[in-house]
Amino acid sequence: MIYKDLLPMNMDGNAPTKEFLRRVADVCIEYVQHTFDRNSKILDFHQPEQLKDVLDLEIPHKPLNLDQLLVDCKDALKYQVKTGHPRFMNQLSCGLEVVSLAGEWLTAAANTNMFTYEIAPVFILMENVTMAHMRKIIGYKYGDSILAPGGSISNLYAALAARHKMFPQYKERGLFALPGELCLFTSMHSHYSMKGAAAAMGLGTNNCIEVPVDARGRMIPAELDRLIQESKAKGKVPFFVCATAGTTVFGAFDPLNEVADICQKHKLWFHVDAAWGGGVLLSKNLRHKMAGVERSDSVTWNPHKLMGVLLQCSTIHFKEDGLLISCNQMCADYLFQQDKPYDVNYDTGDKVIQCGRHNDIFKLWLLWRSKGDEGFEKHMDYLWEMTEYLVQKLKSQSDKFEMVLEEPECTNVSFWYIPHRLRTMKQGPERHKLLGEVQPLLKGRMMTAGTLMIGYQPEDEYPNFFRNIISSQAVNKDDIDFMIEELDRLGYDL
Ligand code: ABU
Repeated sequence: MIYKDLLPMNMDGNAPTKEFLRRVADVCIEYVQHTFDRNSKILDFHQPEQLKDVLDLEIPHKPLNLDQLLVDCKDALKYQVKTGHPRFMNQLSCGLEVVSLAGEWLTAAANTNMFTYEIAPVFILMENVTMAHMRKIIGYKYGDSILAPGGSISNLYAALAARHKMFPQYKERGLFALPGELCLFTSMHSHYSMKGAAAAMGLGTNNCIEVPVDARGRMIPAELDRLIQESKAKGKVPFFVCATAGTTVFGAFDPLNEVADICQKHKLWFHVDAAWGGGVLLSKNLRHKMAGVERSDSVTWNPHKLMGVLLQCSTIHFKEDGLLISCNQMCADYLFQQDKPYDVNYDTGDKVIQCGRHNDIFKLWLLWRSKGDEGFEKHMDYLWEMTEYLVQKLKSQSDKFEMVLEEPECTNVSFWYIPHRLRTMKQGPERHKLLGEVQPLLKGRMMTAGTLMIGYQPEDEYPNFFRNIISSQAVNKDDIDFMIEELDRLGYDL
């Protein structure tokens, strides 16, 4: 059997089509079961050259038969890292929410484009309702939102809208509409996408001004105020401030109310990058971390992180309605005809700089329906409970682990593993330097063993340390106990 035996090439192909899709679904279901099986490895690591040798990746001239395609499907998953495995703590997006997966399957079957109501009526309405729900949670009374391909692009949309609001002529006249060099402000620990936005928008990375942070990684408001005044004195034109709610490495929450005061004082756009931390808004116990978010002009919030929605699912929300369309609209006649037989305000495609837009709403909507607001509140509180358990465990074994931050604000837990030979060495920069050399070696051992995955990086004056992320509902206390023992088993002699 080959592709021609399936629908639509073979209009009598209902049975083989069903059989083929069932068998692919079985491959996927088996993978899901292995993902949650703690006896199965997270990965079977191969160097790229080795992997090329064991896989047949070439595109053939002649059709391959369907049995071979099923082998290809199995092989693709055989060497894939199981990012939903309870001991995968490597990225901000960990886990595999089964309901969201079902949503993604349905999305693929529907295979539509989110630019017009004309071809995605149900999904457009779902997006409308879900985005309004998220804006309400943020604290915006009205406004507008869109799902974007990732947090970086969401942040870019915020900066574009801010510039459009301050200089509406920019869209037509470009740089000639500006009275001087625009600059934006973001903390030293914020996501690199703000620098990327400054580059992409023609501001230049020098005009992405990095504000110093305190010992916990939070923006220092007095420094923000000072830097704004300094850039004005140099003749620059500040227009945008990004506060981060959940920094990538430390998980720090910038003090939003204080940043809002400064933005108000200087009449600047106030954006909150809550791509990582936005989930705290769903919990009564945690939302105080983002007190003041309702004063912002825009918020990035990625449900594919703390909320566990399947990748990718990123949202950007605006307090003011109408800005997105006014900023980005190009009025392509072939797509966004104004005389369609329905309310064309439901055509979302002209609000964005991309044309085609993937359907990222259904897997979010379906998961939210399954849990309700109440379920998501429990979800968030559980992640914090597991994080607290991990922190206490690490602190209780201070001969083997040294915390980088004593009290993490989010589910990022930063620490050094201390191998046996360094346990008696006195504290100080030399010891940290050696610890910084050990962590990548330990990461290599983890990947070879395939039993655990935790990311590492340097930050500020701190050499390489581990950043453990708990953003999956699958993680339990036994996994945390396992992780601590496994780090010591793999790293003791380093
Ligand atoms: N902004 C993407 C974050 C990647 C990560 O640290 O997992």
